[in-house]
Amino acid sequence: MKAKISFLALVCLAFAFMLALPSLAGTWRDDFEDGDYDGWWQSAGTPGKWVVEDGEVSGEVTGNASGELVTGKPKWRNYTIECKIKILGGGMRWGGMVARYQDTIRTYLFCLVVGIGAEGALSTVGFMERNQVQQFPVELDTWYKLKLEVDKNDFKFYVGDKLLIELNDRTFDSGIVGLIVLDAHVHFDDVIITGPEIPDGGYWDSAKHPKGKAVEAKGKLAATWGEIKRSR
Ligand SMILES: [Ca+2]
Repeated sequence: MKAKISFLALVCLAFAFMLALPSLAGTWRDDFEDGDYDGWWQSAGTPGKWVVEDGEVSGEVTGNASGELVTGKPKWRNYTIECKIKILGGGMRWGGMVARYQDTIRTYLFCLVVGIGAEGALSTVGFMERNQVQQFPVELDTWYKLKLEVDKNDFKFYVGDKLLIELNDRTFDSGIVGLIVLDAHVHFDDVIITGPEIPDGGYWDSAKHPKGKAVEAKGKLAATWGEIKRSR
């Protein structure tokens, strides 16, 4: 009888743990402090020069074309991408992130644009569709924190803590992620990608981020596990 109860408890525990699985989402991140961008690659056929300088990744593209540094798996569907961005110069001076990226023509893109503000769009044939713009002064040589939440057909683009662009679209339901530069010189840092299909990985020098995201994520998981134990 005792063995039976233990078995039942084990089944209940396993079930509770399965319910808690979404909170086991992984974090892939890169702060470029190792001096390289291993795990990333320049998208095929795109222009641009991508190098790591002083722990930041620098992208430079001149002319009316975009260049992307990408990572991830084509099957990735729902995720949040965060990064820091600083626009240093250029002609049109666009810099930002891409999500559910198929190739340089087919993607969603969310950018800061000097002289305009924040802009989000879909591209299926090489120009911006479903274009959303939120005007605000984007300063040169200034760090901004960007966050893009991709969930089912909803895209939410934040600058700092402010939600500036919302896009609803079902054209591409999965795809890799990346950094994009259009006719600009842009620096990026502290890229953090989280989501149910994202593996833990990348490179992160914890000494330089005393209150890093991973600590928060682990704290959350511990709390969930604690709740399961208390509810037994
Ligand atoms: Ca860095």
